[in-house]
Amino acid sequence: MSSSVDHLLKEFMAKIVAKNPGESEFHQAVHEVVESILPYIEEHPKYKKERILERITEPERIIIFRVPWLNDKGEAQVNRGFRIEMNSAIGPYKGGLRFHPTVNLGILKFLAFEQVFKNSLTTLPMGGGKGGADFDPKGKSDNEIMKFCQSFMTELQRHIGQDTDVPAGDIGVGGREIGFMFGQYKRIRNEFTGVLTGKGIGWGGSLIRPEATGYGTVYFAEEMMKTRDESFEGKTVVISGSGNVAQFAVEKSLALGAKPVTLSDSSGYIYDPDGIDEEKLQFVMDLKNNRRGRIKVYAEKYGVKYVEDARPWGEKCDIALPCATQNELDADDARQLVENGCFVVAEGANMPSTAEAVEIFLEKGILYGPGKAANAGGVAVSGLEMTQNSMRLPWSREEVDQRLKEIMVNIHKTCEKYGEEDNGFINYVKGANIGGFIKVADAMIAQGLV
Ligand code: NDP
Ligand code: 2IT
Repeated sequence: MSSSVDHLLKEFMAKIVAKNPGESEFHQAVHEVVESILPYIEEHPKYKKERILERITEPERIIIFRVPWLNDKGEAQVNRGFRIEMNSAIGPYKGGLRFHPTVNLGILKFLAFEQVFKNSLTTLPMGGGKGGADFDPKGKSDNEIMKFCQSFMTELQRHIGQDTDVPAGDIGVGGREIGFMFGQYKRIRNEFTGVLTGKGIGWGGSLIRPEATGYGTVYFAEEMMKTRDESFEGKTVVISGSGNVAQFAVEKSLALGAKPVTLSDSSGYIYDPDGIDEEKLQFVMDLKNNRRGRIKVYAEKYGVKYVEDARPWGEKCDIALPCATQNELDADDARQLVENGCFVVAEGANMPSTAEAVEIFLEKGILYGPGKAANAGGVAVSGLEMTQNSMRLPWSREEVDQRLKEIMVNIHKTCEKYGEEDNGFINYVKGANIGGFIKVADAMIAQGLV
């Protein structure tokens, strides 16, 4: 990077940090994007003149609200609910809801910011948003989850709508929670519309939406590998997480002939040298989605290694798919992966690699697909769910999967277009950031100073 751009970056980040104190994840996400975009903006002065960077880093609206609910003992509980409406230049706000005790304003702002670029990359007309609550679903009964979801939606409903803001799932929010929230929205507003995505198949949901993020991440990794005449066939895959994204990343890796060997949760990881096959995956799905147990139970059932309080990045692999949470893969992990021969990292999670880890991947020239490109399949199929809701016509599994695949291939092409460096190396970080930026920035300029 030239020294003048470096200076501009430091100056810009100093203002972001001063204006958004304590929001370290938001600073991290903005830094990564602005570092990629500044040289492009220097060559295209209209974005500078219109102060697009200053505007795009400021949410259009933030809603913060109290969520009171009664637990099974009849005791009053209070959580904090959020919705960040980040950018609506190219469509209604769109993005998931996260229920996790660590949720705070900075984390949701980073997620909403990433979502703006990710949604733009899908080529579908969706703006960016994110929301959630500092509610911990672990150990709660179905009744408590329902009470919480109903209270959360009682406030959120006045801010969202099928043409305004369309939430979906994220960590701690899956089909069960979307169902309870959709029911409450419908009851209060007396309308059956596509206000949420990730709905059940019998009531407005899209086939392939549960699979979409994990499948899409593998499709994206496959595209990256094709640039080096490589494929998943026979490769060893290390995966973190064991929730929605991780489960379907395992399923698609298997379908392409690879051997997934790890899964994790916040307590530790399992390593299965024989590979997590279809039957073992069904066990994990039942364990996680129905019994809501810990991944450790897998190790007990199949007699494999379980490592408590650790992440799987030290296990030898060709491909790593981080599918749990932000900053779960640091510089030491990155070094270890590369040393062990890993040459593909595709992020199913949002910002799972620290800035230092990303630097190592780029320095070593491996195939590194950042979350906003690699995991865009989830929100892309959410966009297709919105289309089906508007048409009031559902599409077949094959049709949705085909469209998902095409979208991931196109995102890869966009990354190549804007990320190819002089020596031929494709910097997917740069490609995704610039590729996602242009459409949103041009729409903002066309719509005037709003
Ligand atoms: P789930 O809630 O289904 O699963 C999350 C998994 O990650 C669980 O195994 C969970 O373990 C683990 N995890 C969560 N927080 C932590 C933590 N702080 N430390 C260690 N492990 C943790 O969520 P999803 O699978 O939907 O989401 C996973 C990631 O993918 C997130 O980064 C999300 O933002 C991203 N994503 C999700 C999309 C979607 O469509 N669902 C779309 C695009 C990205 P435990 O059960 O112990 O908490
Ligand atoms: O991070 C994400 O892209 C999601 N959690 C999915 C958002 C969506 O609207 O489907």
